[in-house]
Amino acid sequence: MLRRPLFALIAVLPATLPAVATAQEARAGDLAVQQPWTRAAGQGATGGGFLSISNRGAAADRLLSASSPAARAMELHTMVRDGDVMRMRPVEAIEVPAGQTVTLRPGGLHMMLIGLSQPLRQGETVPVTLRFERAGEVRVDLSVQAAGAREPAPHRH
Ligand SMILES: [Cu+2]
Repeated sequence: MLRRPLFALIAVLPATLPAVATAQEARAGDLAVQQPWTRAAGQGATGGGFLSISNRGAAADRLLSASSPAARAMELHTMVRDGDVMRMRPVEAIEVPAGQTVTLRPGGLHMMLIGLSQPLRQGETVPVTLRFERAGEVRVDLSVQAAGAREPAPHRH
């Protein structure tokens, strides 16, 4: 009778998989974080942090905060129209609905690295810890692109 043990094994598997982090994807629970990147910036300056979060589960999750040893503080921001200009506004959390992918990008939702303790140089990476309401902590490495980049560079191995 194979059916029952096999079913039990499959049911248990997701909970026992360790969090796997690569340069391109970090996972925690039902979440996968892809293409984390930032832009070159000077010491003491403020940098943006960008990435995609896919929620492959059946329950919504929320990004509550982020932190990095490279920044004095990090905030979550959105962009809102104010007359003719777009302005940044802090948000309490970034919702990641079940079955959806939310992309943080220039001109939209993003993270801010405030008070950089060191320059961010193109080609380097910046460690960031994301804290989600359900999935908990996820460690990612932002890949530093050129100053003013609008998109993450195509990745190489
Ligand atoms: Cu901002």
